Amino acid sequence: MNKYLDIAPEVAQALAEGKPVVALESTIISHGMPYPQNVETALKVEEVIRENGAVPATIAIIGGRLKAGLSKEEIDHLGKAGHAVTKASRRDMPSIVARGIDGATTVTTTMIIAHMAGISVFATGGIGGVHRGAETTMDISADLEELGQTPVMVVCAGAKSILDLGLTLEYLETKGVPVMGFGTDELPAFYTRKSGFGVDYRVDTPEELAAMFKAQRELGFKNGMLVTNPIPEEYAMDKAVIDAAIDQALKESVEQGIKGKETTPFLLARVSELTGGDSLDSNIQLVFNNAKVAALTAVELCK
Ligand code: PSU
Ligand code: MN
Repeated sequence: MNKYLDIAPEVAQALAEGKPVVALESTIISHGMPYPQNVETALKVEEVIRENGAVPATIAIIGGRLKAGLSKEEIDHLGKAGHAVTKASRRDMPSIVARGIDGATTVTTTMIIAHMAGISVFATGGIGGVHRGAETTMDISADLEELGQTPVMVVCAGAKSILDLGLTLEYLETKGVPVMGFGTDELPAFYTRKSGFGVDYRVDTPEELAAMFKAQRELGFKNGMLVTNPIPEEYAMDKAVIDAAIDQALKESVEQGIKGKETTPFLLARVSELTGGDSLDSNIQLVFNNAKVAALTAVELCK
């Protein structure tokens, strides 16, 4: 086991017994939602995973240690500290570990630590991708590279249209990452069930998802798999409302010269403010919905 990794006892036991475990990220807690909804959601999503037969392992870096499985106190700490915690992507891990500080893990670093711990299914809200205007800014999330090189299944609600969804799909295709639509032929766009772009494969059951992931693994492939699960109809947002908020947030980010790792947290926070908290409620519900699919798939993978 990696010398910097700590696996929580309950998670270690489940893994040793071949029982299902689902990883969860922590940037969604510190940078993706405001306090206290972030902490409430993080704790509730762990319950949803348990209700569906798996053990949750929320991932973060605490005091330089890579943690697979956090205590309630650690989750509360990350939620309260918010943006004061370093958002940790792959390039940030060495310095966070060497300095012995805290880091909130993105999709990228959650995949890395999950894989180190032996966890192969991970549930989140949305992934990073190719930003709009990337042809000049080169702003492409490290999440896509990680999906191209780390064998973890990521269950999300698609990607927000703060991104260029068409270019994001092209990038994933280049990296050999299969994009599955859970119960849909169309890529969901996080707040809405449709995007106008197709997925690679429609999959209707956790059994089928598990079979595809097993085949990928048994082929010896080292890349990940992306499962996109549409937000439940009753929580989906009005496309015109969300598009207007996204356009406004993008315009402000250009005006204010927001760049690099600040871009995604800035856009997420502005969209949430501009939609008066409706988007936060949708965001919370879609995470629960993804946790359920991830847990059921982890259960299938263990059979
Ligand atoms: N998209 C969301 N919610 C999030 C994120 C993205 O809808 O919380 C977070 C995730 O942790 C994701 C990260 O891995 O932002 C991507 O950041 P960047 O675009 O800087 O790679
Ligand atoms: Mn970026």
